[in-house]
Amino acid sequence: MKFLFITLSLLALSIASAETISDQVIISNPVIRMVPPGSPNSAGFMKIYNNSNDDLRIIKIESDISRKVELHDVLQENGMMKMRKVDAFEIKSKTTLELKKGSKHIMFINLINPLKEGDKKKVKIHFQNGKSLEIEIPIQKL
Ligand SMILES: [Cu+2]
Repeated sequence: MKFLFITLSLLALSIASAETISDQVIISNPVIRMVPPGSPNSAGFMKIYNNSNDDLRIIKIESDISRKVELHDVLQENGMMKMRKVDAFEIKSKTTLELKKGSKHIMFINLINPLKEGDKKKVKIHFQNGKSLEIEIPIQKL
């Protein structure tokens, strides 16, 4: 019995270290923008500090609040600011990426249910190095 416990805890430890990146990135002020019922889309913002010695690339974000989740940037095109889907967000070593309004952000497209202010939703961030990080983000009015 004791052997089983040790085996299980070792297994849990190895899964955590293989997949999670929580020791390398520090997320602060995460928020999903509260939108009125009937709004098709919302956006997510946060600060992400890369505490590792390597540059990191976010290549995919998953959430079950919407049918699609995209990485967006806001770029100038013919004098107009437009949202565009991008392949990745890059975070240089020891720097902070700020996802914010009018800049890079997470785009939640085709919300499945109306958002409820104060709810927390799980969002999973995938990095190019194969690691990922799951966080809970509160829904707030901005
Ligand atoms: Cu967008």
